[in-house]
Amino acid sequence: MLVSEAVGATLAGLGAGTVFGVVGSGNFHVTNALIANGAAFVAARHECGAACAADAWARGTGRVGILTVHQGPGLTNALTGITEAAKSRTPLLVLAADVAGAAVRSNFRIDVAALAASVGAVADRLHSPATAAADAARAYRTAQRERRTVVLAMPLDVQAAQCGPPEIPPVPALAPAAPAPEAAARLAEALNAAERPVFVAGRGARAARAGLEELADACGALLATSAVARGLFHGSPWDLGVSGGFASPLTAELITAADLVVGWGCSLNMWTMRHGKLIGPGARVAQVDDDMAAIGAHRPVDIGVHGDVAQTARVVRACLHTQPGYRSGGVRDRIAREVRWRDVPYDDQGGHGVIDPRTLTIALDDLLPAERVVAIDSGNFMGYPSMFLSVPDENGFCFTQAYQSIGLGLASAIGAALAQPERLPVAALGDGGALMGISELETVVRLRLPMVIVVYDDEAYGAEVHHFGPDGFALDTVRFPPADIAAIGRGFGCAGVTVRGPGDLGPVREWLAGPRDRPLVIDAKVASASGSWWLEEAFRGH
Ligand SMILES: Cc1ncc(C[n+]2csc(CCOP(=O)(O)OP(=O)(O)O)c2C)c(N)n1
Ligand SMILES: [Mg+2]
Repeated sequence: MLVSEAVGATLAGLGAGTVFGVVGSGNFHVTNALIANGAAFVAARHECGAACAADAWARGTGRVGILTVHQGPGLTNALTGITEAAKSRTPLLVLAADVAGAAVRSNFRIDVAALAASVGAVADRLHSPATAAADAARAYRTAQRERRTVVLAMPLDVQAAQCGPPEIPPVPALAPAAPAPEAAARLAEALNAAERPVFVAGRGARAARAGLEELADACGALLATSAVARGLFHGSPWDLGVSGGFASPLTAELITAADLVVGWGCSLNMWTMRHGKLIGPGARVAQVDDDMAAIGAHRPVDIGVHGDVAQTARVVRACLHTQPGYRSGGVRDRIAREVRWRDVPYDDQGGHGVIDPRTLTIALDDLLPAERVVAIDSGNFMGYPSMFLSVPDENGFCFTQAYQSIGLGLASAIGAALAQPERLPVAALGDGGALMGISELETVVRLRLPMVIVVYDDEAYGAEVHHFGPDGFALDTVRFPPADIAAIGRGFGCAGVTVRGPGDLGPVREWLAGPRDRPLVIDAKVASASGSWWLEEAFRGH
């Protein structure tokens, strides 16, 4: 058989389920071989969109995402999405066609391995016809077992060669790593001694809700998450929501008053800890992670535990006394009344043809079904949907901000929608990010995804306006004339509505009533007199 067929068959056999990409001559045969062996293929319109969709699909399913691209420009187009995935430790396998080793004068020649390494991905290669299937299997398993983004270069001459049928020996399933007993005992001791413990669960805790809640119940801990794990403790009366820039005033108050903060699969970085401000004076900090390098990487920690989050929670639970800790009737009542952003009073800045983004988002929170999956682009606007739209669980939120790129949100929403087909997909975008990633609107229409695309349209790169405006700089480079984004949406085949005030939301209600046979674009002309309050924090991180 051809190597391209052997590679496709091998990857499908290992579990490649849904493949995202843009097909050119160099990845045509491999992609078809994947399809012939049972994989579903989703064509995007831009490789960056394909990469983001594959990334979001992997985050939402917990499986290895597969991206397939043409040699040269196919890969460079995908690079921003690949970087986001690599920095997020998304298990993603990029099938990157490459020129033959001898094609030194090819227009398509680039240094694939150097490119992959430069953005934090793992470089691998089909080395020869005889080893190609094993090379592909190794790349897939690296992505899966090490949660890495792997770029597999597939030289055209190797792909076109003949090889024998692939024989890939299975590898045994591995149990997640348990912590060393002494390390677990130190954490248990600290939890037993703590009067006000708070857990902050990150990306590495997204599959560990049950174990963490049981442990928190025993020691009386309050529960928070990083932004990427938002929704993990949804429904718990002790859920503080997101720690960090998006924390509500009560959330920030209760975390700052903790005497022990435990990061679970969470880097406790400057965003999650507001540059350390959320750690009160005298509070101890513990960190649990299965990646040794993550422990203490962002801030000093008193106790480090190297181990899987769920395993560690289980081992530590066995050494805990039961005590009320931070949990009292008073704290519970305050959480119920005050922890949600939508319950925090604000002055509505709408009127004169624009809607306050908070008012818009609260209205959408009421209108949209609770079973939703929300994907967020980057920009000044991004806190509104992140803070005011509730999500049913950690798979209901797709936050692709590891590279802080704008323009990824719409494509992320496609992957998130395909990962959770029973939920209403919501893409929350700024006008800048929406227009940057607009090519994937055709994909949303073509796939008939019942998606709500809400554009917080301030006719500007608002983040830059609010960053530089207060200092009196000219802002002509970051402001734009009005764009009719609802009409652009209709041009792609979506329903489109322009919202300038709460009274304009009737068509949203009508669309939700059904049949939802085409996506809905909401062009919300938002008030933008002042920047968002989390933005100041963000610019400290530049
Ligand atoms: C690919 C990329 N280009 C440029 C930037 C710098 N940048 C950060 S936010 C932003 C403005 C985004 O505008 P918009 O999507 O309308 O959101 P807004 O800030 O207006 O709410 C820009 C240009 C970036 N983060 N990523
Ligand atoms: Mg904008």
